Amino acid sequence: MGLLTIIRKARLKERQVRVLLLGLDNAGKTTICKAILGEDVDEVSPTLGFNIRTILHQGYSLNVWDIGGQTSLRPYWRNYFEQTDAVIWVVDSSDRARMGDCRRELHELLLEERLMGASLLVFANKQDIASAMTTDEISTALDLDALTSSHRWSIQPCSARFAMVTRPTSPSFSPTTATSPPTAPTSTSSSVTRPPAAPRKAADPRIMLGLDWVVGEVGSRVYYGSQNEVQPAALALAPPR
Ligand SMILES: Nc1nc2c(ncn2[C@@H]2O[C@H](COP(=O)(O)OP(=O)(O)OP(=O)(O)O)[C@@H](O)[C@H]2O)c(=O)[nH]1
Ligand SMILES: [Mg+2]
Repeated sequence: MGLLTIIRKARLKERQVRVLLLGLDNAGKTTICKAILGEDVDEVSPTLGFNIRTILHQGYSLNVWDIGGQTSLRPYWRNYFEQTDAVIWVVDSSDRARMGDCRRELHELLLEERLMGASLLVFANKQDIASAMTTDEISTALDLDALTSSHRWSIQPCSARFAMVTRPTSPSFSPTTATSPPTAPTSTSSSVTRPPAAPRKAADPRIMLGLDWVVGEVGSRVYYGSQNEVQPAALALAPPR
């Protein structure tokens, strides 16, 4: 086992996961990050460099590198490859015209030696758009099967702009209430009136399923093998429906 593998395993044991969030410009990478973090998804502009976001998920700390996808910025992607545990490739499912470019960029990226063995999650984003391609169509267009011998992959449909407003049923059990400052005691303690709990915005649950897959994949390596082992073809996961 090489030194890099030992270091990587030690980091994974500490539940630190390094994720590259890549894809063509306008795919929705930054919007997905914002949705996960509960931020306003209406406030997005093209990324001209990169953003590093930390996402806590299932006890893992995902250090997500959201890198600009414009053509002129793609040569710089390679500056971020080191120590990558997973690549999340975001696709604008409605952008049929650029699906060929998308496939070329993805396959070229995954030839990179430093990414060998990194798990690949494809987010088929913008599923709210009527003309969006299905995950089957995108898997074919991106020729994901050809990647099976070198990378474990999965594809997940989602919409970063779909947000569920969750309204807690009982204020006493809502996270919002739990973090509120204590209210002053009143004389009529038998009928305490609390303000209604504020509705919370939650990202598309399908995005969370994608993150579940990433941490499951990366976590399993700590116990079952090194990142650089090429997985047998039969282990490539079928796309979730
Ligand atoms: N309809 C729809 N629009 C989306 C969705 N996700 C992102 N968008 C829009 O797509 C545009 C691009 O989103 P970004 O998040 O900036 O895309 P990006 O991949 O980060 O782009 P670069 O930073 O240039 O690489 C914005 O206008 C978003 O509002 C989605 O799920 N549905
Ligand atoms: Mg961006």
